[in-house]
Amino acid sequence: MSFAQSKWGWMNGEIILWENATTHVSAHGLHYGTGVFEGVRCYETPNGPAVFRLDAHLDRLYASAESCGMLIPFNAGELAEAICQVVRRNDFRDCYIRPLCYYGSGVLGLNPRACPVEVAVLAWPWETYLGAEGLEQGVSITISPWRKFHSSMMPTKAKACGQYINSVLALRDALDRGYAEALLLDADGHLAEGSGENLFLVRGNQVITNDECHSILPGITRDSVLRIARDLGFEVEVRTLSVAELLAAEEAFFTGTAAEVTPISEVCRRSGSRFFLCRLVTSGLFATRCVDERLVPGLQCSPRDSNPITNW
Ligand code: PPE
Repeated sequence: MSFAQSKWGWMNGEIILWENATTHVSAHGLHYGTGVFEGVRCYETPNGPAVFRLDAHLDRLYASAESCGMLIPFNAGELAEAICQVVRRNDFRDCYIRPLCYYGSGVLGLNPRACPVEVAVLAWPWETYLGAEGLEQGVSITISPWRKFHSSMMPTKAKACGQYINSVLALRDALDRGYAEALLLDADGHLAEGSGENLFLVRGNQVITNDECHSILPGITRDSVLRIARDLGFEVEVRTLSVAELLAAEEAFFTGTAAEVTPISEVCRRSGSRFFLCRLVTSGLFATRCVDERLVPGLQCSPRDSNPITNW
């Protein structure tokens, strides 16, 4: 991953040069993690670059801000336009987009209310998060000694900056022990999620995942995969998941904007997963990119092709 191709960003209403997207070190968000963000992908489609499920990502951004008591000083239409502008100005086709809202410089001390809410949008090309090889061969994961925080401690449904220390700790521990990713358990010892992904298990015709009762961030990729699995005729179950079920699963995979759909090949060095559904769901997601999209104005290729897969 590199920012080398990112020439432009957007900050507080204006397109600016990447190097000018800066903040003062007294910013509240830097000291206390008081910010919210999104991770969004733009994909090249036959119709031109399209932002995948932009409305859903913006809805979650506003919901995250609300659960932290933060008022974003731009509306969703303005942020959607800002996102498209950043993609267009950088002339990106496939990229990852990072909208970020945080309390800037004003006062320090825990109460952020006197600090301005700063809003920025960055974008860069980002290969799949767990690596192209991980996408093909699957990744080796461990169960983290760090538990996912409970919703009585933090708003688990919010994608809030400071909350990610939990994920950073879990991921660093996993990498230090030679694994590609960590799976966190919830406070009760049930499966929660990866450091930056939701989890799915497959058993026979059943596709199983958990929900926000287990401290997960409800992912937008997760939501698409649930719909695709149903459309493919799988029986979908959303419920509590145990470590034993993970070890007994025929297939397990992670979903996320950055990680996309990444198969899990080993859990704590126990291997044996198959990748059948993972591949099906991935092709389903490729198909949805042409449908469930927001085309970036000014970058369209040709008129919209009729796509046979329209119900995802
Ligand atoms: N859980 C967590 C904790 C999480 O961070 C993500 C996304 C998900 C689930 C999946 O959500 P969704 O992207 O809507 O399907 N993680 C973002 C940040 C990754 C990063 O390393 O930064 C992402 O994938 O963009």
